[in-house]
Amino acid sequence: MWRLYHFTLCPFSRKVRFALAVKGVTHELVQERPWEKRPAFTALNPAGQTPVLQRDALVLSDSTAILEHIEETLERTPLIGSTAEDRAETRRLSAWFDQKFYAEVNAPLLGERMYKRAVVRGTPDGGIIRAASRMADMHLDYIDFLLERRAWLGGGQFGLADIAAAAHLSVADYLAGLEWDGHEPAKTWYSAIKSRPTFRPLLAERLEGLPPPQHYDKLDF
Ligand SMILES: N[C@@H](CCC(=O)N[C@@H](CS)C(=O)NCC(=O)O)C(=O)O
Repeated sequence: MWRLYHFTLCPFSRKVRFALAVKGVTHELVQERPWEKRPAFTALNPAGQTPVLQRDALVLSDSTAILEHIEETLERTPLIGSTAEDRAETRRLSAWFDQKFYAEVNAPLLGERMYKRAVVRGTPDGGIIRAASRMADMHLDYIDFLLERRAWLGGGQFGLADIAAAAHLSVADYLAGLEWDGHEPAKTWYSAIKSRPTFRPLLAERLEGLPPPQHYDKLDF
């Protein structure tokens, strides 16, 4: 069986978990705190980053590389699109969330609201949090824009663009970085994602000492 080393509030781990669930790939979970740089974990992934997917001697790291491997080796429920054009759009949007959304929203929120509170016991910087929330609002505007033109983020079919977006948004939402009012298309789309049995286990998880806002796991938010 596959074993996934993940961290509850790591958006890249959430992306892999959601995709594995959608593809029906059974796996066991190992919670890893990447900042602890556990030698046995660093031996698996020299970058010292979650997620890592392992089965026997096969060790995969980097969420995109992991999901490309799963997609190439498991034909059922294709997630990246059926035409070259669809695949390019799916990959563009997955990279958008993994790179741009992460740098502008989740990295600062995780640093201020999770790492400072749960790990180093520092004082969160309100200016950094407000700037990340403003950027998050611009990302929600862009999601609205896309969903006014297509059924799912990558096009006509649910796929990896939706999975990457939902993984990242769920972390920002857990950290109270999203204001959903005024973003009806994004809200309707995220509510549909939230209702999926493959996504519910992610919403049920909590980090000790850091509860999410009340609306976090509600379908009506
Ligand atoms: N490109 C990597 C990024 C993974 C990543 O940044 N993981 C974070 C946690 S969300 C991490 O382990 N950070 C610790 C570090 O960079 O030392 C992926 O897609 O898997």
